[in-house]
Order: sequence, then C-alpha cells, then structure tokens
Amino acid sequence: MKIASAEFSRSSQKLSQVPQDGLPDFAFIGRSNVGKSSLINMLTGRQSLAKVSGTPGKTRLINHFLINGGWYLVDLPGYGYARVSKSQREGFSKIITDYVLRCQKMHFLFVLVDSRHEPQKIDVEFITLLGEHGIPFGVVFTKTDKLSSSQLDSNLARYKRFLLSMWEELPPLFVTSSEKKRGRDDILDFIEECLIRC
Ligand SMILES: Nc1nc2c(ncn2[C@@H]2O[C@H](COP(=O)(O)OP(=O)(O)OP(=O)(O)O)[C@@H](O)[C@H]2O)c(=O)[nH]1
Ligand SMILES: [Mg+2]
Repeated sequence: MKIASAEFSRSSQKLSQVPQDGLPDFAFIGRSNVGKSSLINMLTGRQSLAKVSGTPGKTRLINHFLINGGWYLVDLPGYGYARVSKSQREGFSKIITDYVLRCQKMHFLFVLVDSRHEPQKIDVEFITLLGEHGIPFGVVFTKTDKLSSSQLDSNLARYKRFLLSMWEELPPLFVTSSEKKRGRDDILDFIEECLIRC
C-alpha cells in the first residue's frame, strides 16, 4: 500500500478525547523504548512524525496520525518504564488499559517486542490480557538489525515455541527494523487486507 498522506491528528490524555469519526485504528504498543514511534515513522516514510527518543517514556499520550485520510496509526505510551512508580510499572497504566479494553472503535494492536530478548513477563501479561478479551493483535519483532541472521532465526524460533506453548495458534508475526526499513511492506499489506475486510 502506498502512503499518500500522513498527518498528526491528535494527542489524547484520556479515552474520551480520541477521534470519534469511526475511522479504524492500527495501534502500536509495547515496552518503553522498544521502537513504537520509530516504526510509525518508518512505515509512513516521515522521519519525525512521531517523536523518538533514546530515553524510555518519551510517548506519554495516545497519538493519532491520520493516514491517506481513511485510517489511523496510533502511537501509544510504552509500558514497563523503569522510572515510574513500582505499582505503575508492574501493571498497565489506565490510559493503556482504557484504550485497549474500552475503546469502542475498531482497532488492531501491534504488540512490539525487542527481537534480541527472550519473552518478557510484562509482554506475556499483556498478550494474555488481549487473548482474554478477544482483542485482535499481532506481534512485531523490532531492532532486528542488531542481530545476525542466525541469532535472529534462533530468537524467532524460541519466541514461536513460547507462544505455541501458551496458545493453539500463532498470531500474525512481523519481523522489522526501522533502521533498515525492514518489514514495511508486510505491515502495510496486512493493514490493507484488514481495511478491505472491515
Ligand atoms: N538499531 C535500531 N534502533 C532502533 C530501532 N527502532 C528504534 N530504535 C531506537 O530505539 C530507541 C527508542 O525508539 P522509540 O521509537 O522512541 O521507542 P518507543 O517504543 O516509541 O519508546 P517510548 O515512547 O519511550 O515508549 C531510539 O533510540 C531509536 O533510535 C531499530 O529498528 N533499530
Ligand atoms: Mg514512543
């Protein structure tokens, strides 16, 4: 799919502020610093559409970006950020759970995980929450440029084994690097398919 236009639409502090125009959301979520904002910039081909930072916790609000005038890419705050209070760190912030569990509009969640790491407890908890609530999601492996191809293959196989130990089927999986623009077509083609079906 071609991205003809990508523009910042709105930052929301709470669910009641998100756009109410009925256009579908494709949202990016995952641990702080995993690469959500970078992925949005890579997909749209706009270098600084979403704010990227080496310091975790950069994205604090729900940010909607209107794509091709017909759907949104949504940049969500990260979870598991080490400098917030312990209770917030262990759970998911209200802004995230409200968006994920209570948002009325059609949304698909891309859960980002760092391809270098074994499955992390907080990601597993989050994926479990999605499964329990029947929320459609896919898993996006980020920063694959930091691994050799054999390391990547072995980490992907480990993650798949882990997912299959908990669930009967694998969700859609995407292998990406914002640095190398890897995985762009896979994600955009997937979104296009979803838009045709919804
Ligand atoms: N090598 C490499 N670095 C990346 C990639 N994606 C993101 N980064 C780096 O990882 C850091 C965090 O990226 P962000 O896109 O801000 O991460 P985020 O998930 O939006 O972070 P928060 O908004 O703080 O939750 C930045 O220093 C990025 O340059 C990638 O594909 N490869
Ligand atoms: Mg961010």
